[in-house]
Amino acid sequence: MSIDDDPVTTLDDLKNDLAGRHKRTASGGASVDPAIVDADMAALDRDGYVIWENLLSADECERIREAVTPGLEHTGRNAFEGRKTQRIYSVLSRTRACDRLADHPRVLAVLDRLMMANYLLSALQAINIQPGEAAQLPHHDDGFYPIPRPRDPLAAATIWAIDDFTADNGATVLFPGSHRWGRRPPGPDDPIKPVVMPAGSCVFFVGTLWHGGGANTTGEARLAVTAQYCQPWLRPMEAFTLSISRDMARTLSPDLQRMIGYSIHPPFVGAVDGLHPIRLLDQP
Ligand SMILES: O=C(O)CCC(=O)C(=O)O
Repeated sequence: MSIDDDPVTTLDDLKNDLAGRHKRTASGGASVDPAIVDADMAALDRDGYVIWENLLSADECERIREAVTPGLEHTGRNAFEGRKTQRIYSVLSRTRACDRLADHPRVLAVLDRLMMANYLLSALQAINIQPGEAAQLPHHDDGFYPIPRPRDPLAAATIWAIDDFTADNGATVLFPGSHRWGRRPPGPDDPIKPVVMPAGSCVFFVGTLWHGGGANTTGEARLAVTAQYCQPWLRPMEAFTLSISRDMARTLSPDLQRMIGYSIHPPFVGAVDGLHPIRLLDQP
C-alpha cells in the first residue's frame, strides 16, 4: 500500500471504522420503521422514557419466569438492592431465556440513535419485588459515572414486566422530565409516574432519568427483567467478558456478541492484542 492509500492521514481518521475483516454492521434495530423510532425518540426527548405495551406474549413471559425463578434465592443486601427484593445478576451467563429482551429490535433501534456505535450491554438482571418491600431509593442509572449533570445520557435502561405492573405491586416509579435536571435529587413536590403496564410490556428510559422500584403493598411478588446499556467507551456494570465463556459467546446473536464486548470503539478501545476481539471466536 502506498502512503497515498493509507486510511489514516490525520488523527481524526482514527475515529473511523478501520476494522478490516470485521467492519461495523447494522444492528437488529435497522428492521424497525424509522417513523416509529422518530416517535420513540420524541417521547424520550420530552419525558425521558417511553412505554411499549405487549411486546412479549404470555408464553414468552412464562418461559422467562420458569428460567429465572430457580435463581431467585437471595434478597438484597441493602436498601438499594431492597431487603425484600430478590435479584439475579448476570442473567446472560445463566440462561438464554432473556436474550431476545436484551437484543429486542425496538430497543436497539432507539439505542442506535441515542448512543455511539458499538454501545455495550451494561447489565442483565431479574428483579423480583416481594410483598412488603418499601419503595427503592430514587436514582438515575448513569449516576455512578462521575460526570456532572445536566448532560446527555451515558446509559439507558429497559425494564420488562414479566408480571403485570400495578400502582401498588412495585411498578417502577419514574420522575417524568427529570432527565433534564441538574444536580438536584427528586423532592416531595415532584410529580411521579408509576409505570402501570401489562406483563410483556417494556419501559425504556435514559440513564439520566430519576426512578426507582415502587413499594409492594400487595400479597404477590412483581417479577421484572432489566437490561441496561452504556456508551462503548465506558466500563459496563457487569463484566460479561469475564462471566461468559468463549464457547457461550459463540452461541449468542451477533448483536449480543457486539454488546458484550466483541466489538471496538474506534480506534482501539476493546482491542485484543491489537486486533478486533471477534477474532477470538474464530479460534478453537
Ligand atoms: O425494579 C424496578 O422497578 C427498578 C429497579 C432499579 O431501578 C434498579 O435496581 O436500578
